[in-house]
Amino acid sequence: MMPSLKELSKEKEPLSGGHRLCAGCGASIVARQVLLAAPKPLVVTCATGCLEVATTIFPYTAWEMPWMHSAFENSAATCSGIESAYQSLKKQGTLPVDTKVNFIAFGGDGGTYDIGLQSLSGAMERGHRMLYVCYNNQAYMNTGIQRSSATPKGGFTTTSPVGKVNPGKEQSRKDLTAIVVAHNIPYVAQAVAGDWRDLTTKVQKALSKDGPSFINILTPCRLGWGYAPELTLQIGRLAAETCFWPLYEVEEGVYKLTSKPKEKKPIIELLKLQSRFKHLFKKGNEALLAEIQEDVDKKWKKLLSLCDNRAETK
Ligand SMILES: Cc1ncc(C[n+]2csc(CCOP(=O)(O)OP(=O)(O)O)c2C)c(N)n1
Repeated sequence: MMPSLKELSKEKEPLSGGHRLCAGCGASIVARQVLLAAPKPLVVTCATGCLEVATTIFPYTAWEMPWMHSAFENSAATCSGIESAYQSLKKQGTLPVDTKVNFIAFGGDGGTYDIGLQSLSGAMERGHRMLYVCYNNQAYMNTGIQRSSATPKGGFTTTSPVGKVNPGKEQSRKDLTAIVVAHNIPYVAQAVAGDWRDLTTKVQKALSKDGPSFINILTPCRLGWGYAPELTLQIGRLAAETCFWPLYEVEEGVYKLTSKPKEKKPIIELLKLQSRFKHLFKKGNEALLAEIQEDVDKKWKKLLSLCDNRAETK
């Protein structure tokens, strides 16, 4: 089941080069890995956002497959409509009944956590055979780094600015993965840009299900998070190693960690590499840093209690 790097490298590149995503952009890495791992043929929809804007500058496209742009809010609805059309064509005898196409919807966190939440929820509840991928860069990056409900507490964005009154975003981020789990669909997972094996295995598992699946992929953004472009994968891995973004899956309702940090690193190791958190290290913000660590620890503990392999982890 698990794809080897050799196998993946022999696949035809599904997202061609020459698109205009930033150097070091996590979204292109995530999209390529998802598309390489997915069994073909594929039909893909993509909400408005960096991934769409930078890969489909008219009259060009980087997507080597049938691909449809949807509005910011309805990647899931568009994808579920296309999936229904395929099912209908099979029933009508226009397509052979054994035609097996995989359907993938992409959305950023703005298009998924916020504006597209209702269309995601609807598609998951209706039970379409499709994978929804949230490439989660934790803000509305394409329109100028505005906060989303995925932005972590303390993070600087242009709409959660750091100043005398506020030390970055005041609220905690929404736990969208848990919200999707509540839809009781066959497969839900969290992955990260930086662990290709974990990510590609999850994509294959998700698409092997006869129903909806969802993967929330933490996708570092060098511009919005403020780090050197070559650090994307290292930052992604640190997010998992600090348990800021634990790697787990919920298959048929059963929680499982898919990667266990040998040593749970302190959250400051992740924060200190990103300029969106640099104010937290100034004198006077020690309590906020401690609060962020406490919050990570609390959520990690809760996740362990939900996982069946908690005994093997710290
Ligand atoms: C209903 C609606 N509101 C606002 C916009 C403007 N808009 C386009 S993309 C975008 C931000 C997208 O953010 P996200 O989904 O997180 O993707 P990213 O740009 O970070 O990849 C916004 C606000 C829009 N197109 N439609």
